[in-house]
Amino acid sequence: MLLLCIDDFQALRWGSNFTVTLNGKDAPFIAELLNHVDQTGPTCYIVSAIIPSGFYNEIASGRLEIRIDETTGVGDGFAVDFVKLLINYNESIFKGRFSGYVYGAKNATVRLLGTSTTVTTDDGGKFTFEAVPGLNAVRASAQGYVEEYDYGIVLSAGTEWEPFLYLSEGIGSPDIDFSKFAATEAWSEASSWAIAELQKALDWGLIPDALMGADMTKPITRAEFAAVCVKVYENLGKTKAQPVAENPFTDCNDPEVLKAFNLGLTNGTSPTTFSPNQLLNREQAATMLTRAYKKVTMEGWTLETDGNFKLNYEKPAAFADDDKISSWQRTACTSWLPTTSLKASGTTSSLQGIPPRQKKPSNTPTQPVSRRC
Ligand SMILES: [Ca+2]
Repeated sequence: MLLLCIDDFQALRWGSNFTVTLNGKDAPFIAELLNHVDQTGPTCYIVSAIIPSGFYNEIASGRLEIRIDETTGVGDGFAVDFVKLLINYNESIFKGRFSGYVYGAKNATVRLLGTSTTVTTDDGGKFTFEAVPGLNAVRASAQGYVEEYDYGIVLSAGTEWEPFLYLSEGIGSPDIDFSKFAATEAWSEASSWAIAELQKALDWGLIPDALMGADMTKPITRAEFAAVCVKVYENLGKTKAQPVAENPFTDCNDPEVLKAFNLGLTNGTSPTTFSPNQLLNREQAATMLTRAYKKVTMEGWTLETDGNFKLNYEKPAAFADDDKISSWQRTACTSWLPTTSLKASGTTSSLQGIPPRQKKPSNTPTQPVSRRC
């Protein structure tokens, strides 16, 4: 994440238009912040942008050149007091919270600028974000309406800014396509046997942002796999998942985890913890995927009523290590693997990388292995 302490960026007043590059690569996810705030001295404010994973190699090079240009020539002077690059930051830096309203269009999409995180407004037009304290901006859009922006100051507690956006009918402009910044050099860190299938998974939209450009030979975490399951759910169901409104976890603020939790694809490790960085074993992976499949295909399924929803499948021969599969997830391990509909809709139906019919249930899957689910 990049924090920029900015002063006197006045795009809204002067009609200036800024572009930002990181090591020469276009970074519109930072420029959009500078172009949608109006900020003047003597107080400077911090804006925050999550750098997509397609830029990680740039950062790993040890050199990061941030270039800000004004393209219209209006002469909007500005200063950047300091820039802070946060690496492996704790998600608890998103400690500000604010709510706002969108009127004019129902169920509008609202995105927190500097991030790819979107929410949908509720029936009353309300939306809520957790944000890094400082100057923040939001973008509201809906099909058939012109997008709108608003900005304000978010505090660690007691934020008074309440964005209010009104959408008018018309033809809007497309939002930033974040997948463009994530796909870059996505598989530079993956085993050669996995690359073809990873590319297929990418084409099918199954790779979450968190894993774009990640080292795919490493074991996968609970948070990363929750994001994979959200992608599977969204693609199978041709729908968008929404994060849970009230985050019950004190150790995780990842929007993909909050979507998976909202859908019932995953539980916390306690009522208040998710343990996002804990590694996942294969049986947990199979269980989560089964829930994603059930959620899409079985009306009324919830995590609580899971026992009432049986998958119809032809039971395959038992795994050689069947006795090592925990009873709580035996159905998941043995049932979803041969499900042909999963295969038909784009996910390979086996946890590969091990001899057939021997699934090593408790081994931690590496990222490519689980990706192939
Ligand atoms: Ca200025």
